[in-house]
Amino acid sequence: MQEVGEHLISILVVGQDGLVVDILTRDSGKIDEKKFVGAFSSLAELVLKKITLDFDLGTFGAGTFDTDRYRFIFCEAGVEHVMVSILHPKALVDEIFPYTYLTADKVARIIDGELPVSPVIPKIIRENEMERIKRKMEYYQSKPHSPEYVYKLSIIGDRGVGKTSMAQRYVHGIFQADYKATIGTFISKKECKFDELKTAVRFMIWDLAGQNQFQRLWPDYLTDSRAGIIVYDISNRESFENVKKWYDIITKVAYPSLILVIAGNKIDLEDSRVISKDEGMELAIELGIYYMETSAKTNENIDDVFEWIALQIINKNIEMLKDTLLDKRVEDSSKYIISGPELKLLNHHFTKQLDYCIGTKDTKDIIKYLDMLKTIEKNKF
Ligand SMILES: Nc1nc2c(ncn2[C@@H]2O[C@H](COP(=O)(O)OP(=O)(O)OP(=O)(O)O)[C@@H](O)[C@H]2O)c(=O)[nH]1
Ligand SMILES: [Mg+2]
Repeated sequence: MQEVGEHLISILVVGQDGLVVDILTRDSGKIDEKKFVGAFSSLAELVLKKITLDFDLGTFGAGTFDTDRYRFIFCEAGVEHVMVSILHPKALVDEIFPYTYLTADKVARIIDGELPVSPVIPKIIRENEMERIKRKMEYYQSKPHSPEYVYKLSIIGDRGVGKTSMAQRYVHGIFQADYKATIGTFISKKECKFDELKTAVRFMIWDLAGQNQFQRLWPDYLTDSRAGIIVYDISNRESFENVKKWYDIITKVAYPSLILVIAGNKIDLEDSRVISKDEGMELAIELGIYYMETSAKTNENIDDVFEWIALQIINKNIEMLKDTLLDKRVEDSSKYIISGPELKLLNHHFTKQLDYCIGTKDTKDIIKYLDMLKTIEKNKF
């Protein structure tokens, strides 16, 4: 309640039979709890019926429900309870959702008798913080020559396909076997270096929560992505069938020259494979994007996915530079003349290290550079 603020009026823990187990209100002096529970129960009777049904089917996760006077968030709290957050009608559900989700998980563990359960709710990136991050990114992206210039790379795909595992493997070189669903998004940074090219691409990696209850957040989190990895699990057909959905979501809000790759993950689970390599490839061809198979567990092709994206970014930048420079060719000379404003415009597209190229303004260097780039790509991919 402290974190969420006054838009959170009350929290109830309800059993699957619809009985209220516990209630906490912001200002119990002002609200008659018994009356409140009564009003709530009749209001939410229908919803509770659905929850009970979903419980029996084992499919209930979380949901929201609006009335004229209140907004409700229902969140599964273990196998027998639901945590209901009652909000002011103007409350922003997206902002509050991660808190209720985390709290419900703690409630479930308390009910299970799992002790001790820390009452502390970790800091969650909220809308205003998101704005701050966005502004910071815009600042960095407007200064490609600053050492902190970064490319936003988003990892998307259904829940449990291994997005967090891929990011963790790439950034920290670790793998965790137990599944902890990502809440909202998790951001990390890593530089992808190419010594031969004397360059590096800095990534800001946005690892998105794939669970459906976060879907309202996806477009915001994916805005202005420069690159994306759409992950599916080769042992889970549904996750593969949703690749197109993820493609549509990201292409709507991403940067126009978005670089995308599909990753069929968990290839260590060969015995449970349901999506063949050919099927994966076919879809990638249909969508016109690159395809790779990976395993975050055994570290197969994980670095390669990120390196491939980095190479495409460099490639695009150099090609663009080449095209612009070719228009500026001065007869019988290998030198190009670029005006100040043009250089500024060009720089907008370049990583810091490509100064090496821009600085020389020499075709030979650029062509040599492109050749090096193509050789690396050919040898590796
Ligand atoms: N065998 C195997 N298991 C994997 C692999 N990658 C991830 N996992 C496991 O799959 C489960 C889900 O992985 P996560 O990385 O948390 O999945 P996610 O896509 O981030 O899921 P959300 O955050 O809910 O969207 C975990 O138990 C991982 O250990 C893999 O390559 N092979
Ligand atoms: Mg995750």
